[in-house]
Amino acid sequence: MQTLINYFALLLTGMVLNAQNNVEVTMTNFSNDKGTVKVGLYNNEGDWLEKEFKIVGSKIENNTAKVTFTNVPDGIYAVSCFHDQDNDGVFDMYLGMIPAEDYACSNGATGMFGPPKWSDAKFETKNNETKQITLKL
Ligand SMILES: [Ca+2]
Repeated sequence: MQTLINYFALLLTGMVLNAQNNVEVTMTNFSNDKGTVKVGLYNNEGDWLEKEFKIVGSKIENNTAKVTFTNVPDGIYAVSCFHDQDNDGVFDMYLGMIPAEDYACSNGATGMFGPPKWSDAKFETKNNETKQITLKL
């Protein structure tokens, strides 16, 4: 019986060691508090800016907002957000190519000609940490 208990204790410890990270995203410099901000967490290059691993929305107060992604497995990620001023859930563009709403990516990644690159925006999270990401719009 003791062996079994030790086994489960070990298993539980293992689960805790494999436990998840948090990614805390602080966003600043919104031009106003209108609408909401949509924040996407991406977990691979192929889905970057196409399909979020996780997505959350938040209100904006005093030109800032903060969201936390919880239960994020160890890995490489990138974050992007956009200020959904008209709150339609869509990142509005002029002519389908020029952003009409403010956005930002992790590491301050920006696109010169085209969207920001995964390689510029990616970061690693591991070891149960709470990763702090700051996005300046
Ligand atoms: Ca919009």
